Amino acid sequence: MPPISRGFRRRRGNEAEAEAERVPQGQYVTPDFPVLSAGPTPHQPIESWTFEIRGEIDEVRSWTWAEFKALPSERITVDIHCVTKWSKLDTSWTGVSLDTLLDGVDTSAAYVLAFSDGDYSSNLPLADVRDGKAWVAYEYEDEPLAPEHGGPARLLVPRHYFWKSAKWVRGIELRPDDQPGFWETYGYHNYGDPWKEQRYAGD
Ligand SMILES: Nc1nc2c(c(=O)[nH]1)N[C@H]1C(S)=C(S)[C@@H](COP(=O)(O)O)O[C@H]1N2
Ligand SMILES: [Mo]
Repeated sequence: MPPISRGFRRRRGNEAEAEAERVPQGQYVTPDFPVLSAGPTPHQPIESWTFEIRGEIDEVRSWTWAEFKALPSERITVDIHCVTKWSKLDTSWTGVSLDTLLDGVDTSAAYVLAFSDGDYSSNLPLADVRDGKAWVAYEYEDEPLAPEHGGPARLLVPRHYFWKSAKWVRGIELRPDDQPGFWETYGYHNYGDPWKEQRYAGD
């Protein structure tokens, strides 16, 4: 066998191994982008869309769509993991980091509850959405985020199972206590770390 072919094979093998290391236990990789929604896709007119930070904060912070789009944005490429066992590698998003939205916010809150149009919510410790861990994304692969995937904007917290990434997000509430969100009250794990397979309460 010519050396070039062996080298090529070895490289391919390493790539497969590297990819396997990126996929948590119990997950499979899919090229698809399934849609998982507990209810119908809400259609909030963009003219009255706002993103709000409320709760344990001196003054509510609120952005209109135009104000939100004018904020400094980031393009990030991350792997996402759904509790129904599909993972999707190298997904690219554009959005505003929670660090930017929370910049200068002095709060006694230890938790956040993200809230969405259509009555969805998800909860996380505040520390898990700070320091480059969470974004409010409005583009997927450089295109406006499709309504079924959460457009105009969704939360993106790729270190947790994807149910934490609330679609159609409209804001976050800063809370002193940990208030379970939509799926968390239906028996899913409160924290949802895919690397620890925290799928259901008690895992
Ligand atoms: N508002 C809202 N956000 C949601 C959901 C939902 O039903 N409603 N489903 C969650 C779940 S379980 C997953 S896996 C992802 C799916 O996102 P996708 O439909 O873009 O793949 O959104 C999460 N965010
Ligand atoms: Mo999910």
